[in-house]
Amino acid sequence: MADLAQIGVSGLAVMGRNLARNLARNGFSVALHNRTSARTKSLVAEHGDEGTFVPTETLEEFVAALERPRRVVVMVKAGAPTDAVIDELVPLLDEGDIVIDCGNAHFADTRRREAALRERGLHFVGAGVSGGEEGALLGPSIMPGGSAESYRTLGPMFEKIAAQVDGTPCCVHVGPDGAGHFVKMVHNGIEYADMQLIAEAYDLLRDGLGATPAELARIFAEWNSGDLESFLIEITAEVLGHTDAASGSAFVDVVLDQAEQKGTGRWTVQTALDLGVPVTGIAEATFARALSAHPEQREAARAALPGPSAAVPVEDRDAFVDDVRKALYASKVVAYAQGYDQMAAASAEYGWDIDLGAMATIWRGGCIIRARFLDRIKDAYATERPASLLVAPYFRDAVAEGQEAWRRVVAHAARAGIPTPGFSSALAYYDALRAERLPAALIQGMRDYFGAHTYKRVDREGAFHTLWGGDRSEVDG
Ligand code: NBP
Repeated sequence: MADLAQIGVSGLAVMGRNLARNLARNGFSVALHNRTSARTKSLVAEHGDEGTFVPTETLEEFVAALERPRRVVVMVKAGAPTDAVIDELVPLLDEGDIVIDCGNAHFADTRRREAALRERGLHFVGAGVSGGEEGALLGPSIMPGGSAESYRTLGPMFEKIAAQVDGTPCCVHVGPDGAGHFVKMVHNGIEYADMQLIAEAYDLLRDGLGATPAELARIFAEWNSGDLESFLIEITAEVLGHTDAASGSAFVDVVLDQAEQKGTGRWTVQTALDLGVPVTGIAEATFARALSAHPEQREAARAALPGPSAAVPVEDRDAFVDDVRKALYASKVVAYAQGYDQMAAASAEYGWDIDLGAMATIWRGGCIIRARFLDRIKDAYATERPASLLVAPYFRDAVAEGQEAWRRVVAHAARAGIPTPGFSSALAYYDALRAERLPAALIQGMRDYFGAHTYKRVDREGAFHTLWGGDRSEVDG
């Protein structure tokens, strides 16, 4: 009988295929399975020389080809297909085997699946995998959840195939059950915010300065050599510098301005609402995509709604470019601070004990939000957990240094009629967080007036209610 494979991958579309190749290239023997066996055959035909593959046609054959405890990676479309594969797989497995869902599952589904498989003596690992097609092949950032026991056998393999930065793998055990998929979801949410902020910076410079895409490509390329250095800034320069072959126009000008989404940004916001964590940056980014995708409404508004009565000139172009850079950086700190708050809140809610600094470490390579910036976040969590990333000394000072520029940019955008929901809401969040007093006191007063919801006082303990409809005396609530 042939040697048993060390790991199996079921689901060989772009992601599964590349993950299987990555495993094989790193010296692991990989059993292959896909519902439609043509994908299995084409993988072996095209890349069979990259390592040891064991192609199989049926799930029974696939399971029989694996050494025990079995490690079975499921890389199929998230949702019902994942449940279908798990349901078919589970009766074929033995106690102690590990099923790893590397798809983009909702963390609540992962919690449900983990509990169901645990009942049957199986480990279920929901692993977030970032970096798209290329990451899966060359080294993704991997965020595995599930039991610590399953990580002991799986971790070394995943750490080997993950991206490596300064000799450290971009993979760590995030925490039990759905922790890995939760962190991957927030990662994607932050990615939405990051992209929206970059898009606003582009819009400010394009509209506010009349800069051409080619000029902007140079500006973003320059920004990429400073604090903003990141994959997303790098590809922004590339996209802006690209010319459409068919029309000869700048590529960005021939692309329809309606952003699409697959849903992880929406999940992040929905979950944040449940946890009571303000993730305004991610929410604004998600809503900005939604707004862009309503052409009829935009058409009607364009015809009906006036903008500012006069153009707002920029007096010093270089100074404005630098202001926008600083505003982008400060807004980005806010978006990350909020995402980190969301992970901290979920960690407390579900008892995950997530090491937040380690999340920055594993996002430094292999994923879409990889950036120089993440080293600073890692440092911020090295010794203590700051109340907010914004108050960690490095970020506090960086944002303080840029805040006047940030205010000028948001004011300019408002006066010039350039929509900057990300920049503006980030600044509002910053100001709300640092405010001595918030108008929440007035909200409490109104709630007590119409609903007798009671309020607390600044000067003594307890809950109170004012008899608004009577003599307006105060009683205990
Ligand atoms: P898709 O999400 O396009 O899924 C295609 C795979 O699912 C094929 O192998 C297909 O089998 C299989 N499948 C389906 Br559809 N229904 C099935 C069922 N009922 N039973 C068994 N298999 C079924 O593939 P992908 O783009 O490679 O993504 C895989 C996972 O990775 C997804 O969860 C995705 O969200 C996640 N992800 C994707 C990216 C990315 O950049 N694409 C990045 C990070 C994570 P078939 O060949 O027989 O139709």
